[in-house]
Amino acid sequence: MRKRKTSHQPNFKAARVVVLGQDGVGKSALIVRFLTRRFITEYDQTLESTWRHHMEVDNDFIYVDLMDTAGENSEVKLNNCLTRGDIFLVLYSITDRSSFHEAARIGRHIRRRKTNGNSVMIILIGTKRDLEHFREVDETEGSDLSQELECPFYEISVASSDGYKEVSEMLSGSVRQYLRHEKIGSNDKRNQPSSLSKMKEGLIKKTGSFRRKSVTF
Ligand SMILES: Nc1nc2c(ncn2[C@@H]2O[C@H](COP(=O)(O)OP(=O)(O)O)[C@@H](O)[C@H]2O)c(=O)[nH]1
Ligand SMILES: [Mg+2]
Repeated sequence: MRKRKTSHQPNFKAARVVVLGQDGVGKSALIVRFLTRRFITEYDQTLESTWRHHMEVDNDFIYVDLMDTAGENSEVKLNNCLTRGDIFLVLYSITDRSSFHEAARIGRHIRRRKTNGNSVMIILIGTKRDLEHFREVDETEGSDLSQELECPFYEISVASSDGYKEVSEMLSGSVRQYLRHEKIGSNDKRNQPSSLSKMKEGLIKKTGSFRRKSVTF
């Protein structure tokens, strides 16, 4: 039997990013900023969805599946997310101390459940840095927590004029770092087109031109 030529096939890889954190910290805002470059102020709070995005990292063509979450972060839900992610963005708002406690709980849960044998990457993100007047969580507290969780830490503002740059650099840097430590085979079933990349009605309404812009992912 003749062998199928594979030499001209692109080197497909995938990274699954799960975005977690208390409601209102800016998970959907961050994802929409990354996908559309736009900052949109209102979303359906209950929206949970996965979005597929393509990017090139170190000459590799990467599928990035971004999973937005919403609602209570019960242990059952977190364990379910753990089976679906490689990179976990754990968000809190610098203006809301309770969201920081929630991020700590989520981060510790991920660390406990995912061991070295099962590689996982956590990124701790303090959001809404533009709202300095309302700050409730010091930068050093975020930094201390990131040391405990042994993960990178960023404070960002999705709303600021540099929001897109901040979010995309943080995400592409994280994906690059993850891929350097992981060999994800092109036969991995995760590389199959996602049935979840379909947009939900609420987000289409809020983003207007989002559907047209979304043709690449
Ligand atoms: N000022 C400011 N507001 C933000 C930022 N990120 C998100 N928000 C706002 O915070 C609110 C909650 O954001 P959302 O993405 O719905 O939070 P989610 O529940 O975590 O998905 C919305 O009104 C956003 O516009 C930010 O970086 N700065
Ligand atoms: Mg949301």
